[in-house]
Amino acid sequence: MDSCIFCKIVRGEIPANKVFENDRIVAFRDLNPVAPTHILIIPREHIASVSAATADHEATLGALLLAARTIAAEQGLEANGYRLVINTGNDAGQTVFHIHVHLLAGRYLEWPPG
Ligand code: IU
Repeated sequence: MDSCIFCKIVRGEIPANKVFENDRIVAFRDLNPVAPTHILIIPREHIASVSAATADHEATLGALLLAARTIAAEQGLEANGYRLVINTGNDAGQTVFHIHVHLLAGRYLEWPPG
């Protein structure tokens, strides 16, 4: 997707503070963190949202969660825990329509979310 900002990050056209990359996934620190650790985990492949995913995306969606686990371990987050969030659609507050997992940690996270 030419105009997608996260596709531009994947292609290296926009700088990002990357913490992880593999053949399917890129992860980088959120520009406006809402927790001491706030990392966005995205697929290289453009998928607009969970709602837009199909069975063809199964491997990519699995890679997203496995990358989250790896990054959480690398960042030393397993002892105190962390939260994974995928905002989907307007009511959930999705603003960037390239599927992404928020990895949040470093403070107590209230439940339910606002
Ligand atoms: P959301 O789930 O679509 O609301 O999350 C989008 C996130 O992307 C949000 O936390 C922004 O701060 C973040 N972000 C970013 O880190 N860099 C960018 O260039 C843009 C958004 I645009």
